[in-house]
Amino acid sequence: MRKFITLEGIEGVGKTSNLRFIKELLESSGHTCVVTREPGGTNLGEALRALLLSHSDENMSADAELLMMFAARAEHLNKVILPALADNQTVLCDRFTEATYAYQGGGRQLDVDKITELEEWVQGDLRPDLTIILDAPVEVGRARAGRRSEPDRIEKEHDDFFQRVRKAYIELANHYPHRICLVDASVELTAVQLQIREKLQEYNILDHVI
Ligand code: T5A
Repeated sequence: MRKFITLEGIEGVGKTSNLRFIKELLESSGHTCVVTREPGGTNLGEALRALLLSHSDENMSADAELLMMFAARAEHLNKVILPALADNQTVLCDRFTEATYAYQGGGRQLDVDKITELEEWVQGDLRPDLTIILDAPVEVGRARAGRRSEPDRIEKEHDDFFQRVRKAYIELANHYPHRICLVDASVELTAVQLQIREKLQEYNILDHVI
């Protein structure tokens, strides 16, 4: 019954708001869930997250950013994700490698082959069973995120950066439709959740209609 499910999207589209909803749906369908996030999910990963998102007068190179994302991921896989899957638990993760393709590949315009090489090195054959990308126009996500807190280092990027991130996410969904889907996150929360439920059924994550 164990599944590996990831939630993605640009800033402020509603990943955090929908994680609890997905967890409850999965648990009511018999899954035991581990909810986690990237970058983060371990002591080392959370320390790397703080470095990645905090402000500094010194710029971080795009390569250093990419490698730190995968360093955090290697630790996360070894300490949290793989043990949970081996224990027949479902892992629900707020962002994973598709975020690297979107942010470091699309946003930072790094060579995608470098990301693929790291993905194969760190993950081997492991890919999420389902990635749900919450999609909304950049201005919608930024307006929602902006209402909440001070922007972090990545949130401070300009709109054209996030337009490239969004485009990369849409391309991923078009390229891997068997394991990545888009949900329109620009509508009200209950309408987003209805779509998420339908996707979980369509991709055979939920065993029966609840
Ligand atoms: N990153 C990460 C990389 O660059 N490469 C990588 O490989 C990885 C793994 C992580 C950052 O790291 C980058 C990407 C990120 O920049 P994060 O905390 O995971 O940061 O990501 P954020 O996008 O910053 O998370 P946020 O918490 O900002 O956004 P969420 O979770 O998508 O949005 P949420 O749920 O907090 O909602 C924002 C606001 O909108 C409201 C909510 O109530 C909330 O106030 N809202 C809605 N309002 C109206 N209608 C709806 N449908 C709504 N849904 C939510």
